[in-house]
Amino acid sequence: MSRLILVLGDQLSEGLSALAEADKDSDIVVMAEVADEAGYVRHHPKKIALVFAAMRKFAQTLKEDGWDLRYTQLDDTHNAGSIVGELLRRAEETGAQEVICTEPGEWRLIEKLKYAPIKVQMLPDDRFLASHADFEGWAEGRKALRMEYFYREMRRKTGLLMEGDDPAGGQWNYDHDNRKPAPDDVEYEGPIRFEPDAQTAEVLDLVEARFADHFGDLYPFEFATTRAQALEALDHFITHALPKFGDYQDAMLEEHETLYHAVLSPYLNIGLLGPIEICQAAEKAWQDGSVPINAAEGFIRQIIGWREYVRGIYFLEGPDYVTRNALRHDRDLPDFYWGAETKMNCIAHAVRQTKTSAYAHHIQRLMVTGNFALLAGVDPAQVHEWYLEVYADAFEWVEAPNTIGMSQFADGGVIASKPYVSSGAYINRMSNYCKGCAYKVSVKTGEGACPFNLLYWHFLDRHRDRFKDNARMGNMYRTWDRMDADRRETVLKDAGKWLKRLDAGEVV
Ligand code: FAD
Ligand code: DLZ
Ligand code: SF4
Repeated sequence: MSRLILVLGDQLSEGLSALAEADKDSDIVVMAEVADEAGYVRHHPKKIALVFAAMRKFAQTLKEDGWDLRYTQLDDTHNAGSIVGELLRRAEETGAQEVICTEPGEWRLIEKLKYAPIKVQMLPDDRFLASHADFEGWAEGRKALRMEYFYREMRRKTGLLMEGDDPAGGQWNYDHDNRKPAPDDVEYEGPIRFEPDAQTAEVLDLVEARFADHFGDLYPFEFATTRAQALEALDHFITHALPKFGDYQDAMLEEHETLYHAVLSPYLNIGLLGPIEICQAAEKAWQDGSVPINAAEGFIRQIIGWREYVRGIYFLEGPDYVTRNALRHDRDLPDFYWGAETKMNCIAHAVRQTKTSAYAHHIQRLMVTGNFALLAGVDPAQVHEWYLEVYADAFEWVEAPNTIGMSQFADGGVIASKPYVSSGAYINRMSNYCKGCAYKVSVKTGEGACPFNLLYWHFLDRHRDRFKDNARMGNMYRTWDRMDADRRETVLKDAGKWLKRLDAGEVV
């Protein structure tokens, strides 16, 4: 009896556990573009196009490899509209009575498959280094789940950048070398861009016809859509950008969206690349002497550290994680997150880039759009939905912990030991956004004051009870308390007035 082997749009890896378990001679692979997955949030059109184009090409590779594969396109007349619906339709068509799948990266879909009216065998997703049991074992009994200690375990487990039992170069972490402000000149032209072929062009037509009302520009579409192209993108990054990745990891430049970042997350998250091969390429570049240790270590930490750690947290914390709101924030997400006018140049720039590219690098997400939402007290569920919609690399297992936990502190400190908040001074130090802004970053109150300056103190003041005893925030509160009482009152009054204007829909 044949079985159905489900391959989802972010499971495009030849070594996928469901494929490894299958019998090529008798089992049938099912892949489906469905309205449910394209519509559970209003994904950026570039993300839908990336997933569909990569799915179609992956399906072709599997067919060429001899698999019996049933592929459903979004506009096929018999399309059942959901993953479970498609499985049932294919089961009826083929007589299959069992489904084998690799665990999806989202509770929503896991539940749907678990309760599907057909037998489903769900296998672990072993494309990650840490299994759920590994992470639970690491987390058990710890008072705080800090990424740094988990990361060291992953270094030991993989042997990456290890000299025997010790970290290469004598240190686990070289982050103190990685906080340089934006350079004046960037000679790197950014990630490799791919011209759409006929198959991708067909997908682009479909996405244009069906999802034109979603936020984001579909064209130009330049993502890699095959493993071979993704490997080219990896090679390009290692050769041209990784050497400076570490130094300028936190910097932002108006005229250079990606700086020295990899822009590999979309490929990694849909399975075209694997985490270990990426890290090994970075390690090799360091061993060959073409990349300094702070760059190789900083980059590898993002992948075997942060990426694995946030996935561990998502599955450890459970389905209710995305609804957490420890700071009880309830402001609506301002319209300028969807492109409405704002005078804040940093926000306008980050949103514009998000719209055109479906990409922003980590510091733009964390310290510009995320920082503002946290300071202004925006409802974290709305912030979460925004991040899940607008980035090409957004899948809930990785997006939610970054947003709910790291960025919005809505999990009450499971991920972050203190909230990631800053005044305008940080943005000014790390970017050139403030130069072109209608607000003045040096002005703290009154006419033209940078809203980040006002809201920073407003945030600390309104959450004093929660954070006053946090050792990492002592300096912030001492600085605030040293200001004279009149000044503190003016700051809070100005912040309150500014928030009122925001709520009234004025252009702020
Ligand atoms: P680089 O800076 O070049 O880093 C290399 C790789 O490390 C990335 O490709 C990525 O796979 C991994 N990585 C780096 N930081 C993280 C992190 N914090 N968590 C997980 N992986 C990391 N990343 C996503 O992949 N999907 C998301 O939906 C997502 N949402 C985010 C939301 C918020 C609010 C924040 C603050 C961060 C989010 N991140 C997300 C993490 C990070 O911003 C992106 O992984 C990174 O910007 C991807 O671009 P890059 O490939 O150029 O990364
Ligand atoms: C993101 C996405 C989109 C837009 N469309 C599909 C689809 O039509 N079919 C599919 O199998 N997968 C799609 N995906 C990826 C899934 O939403 C993803 O597998 C889950 O969110 C779990 O990570
Ligand atoms: Fe952003 Fe303030 Fe700088 Fe303007 S002055 S770009 S609002 S940080």
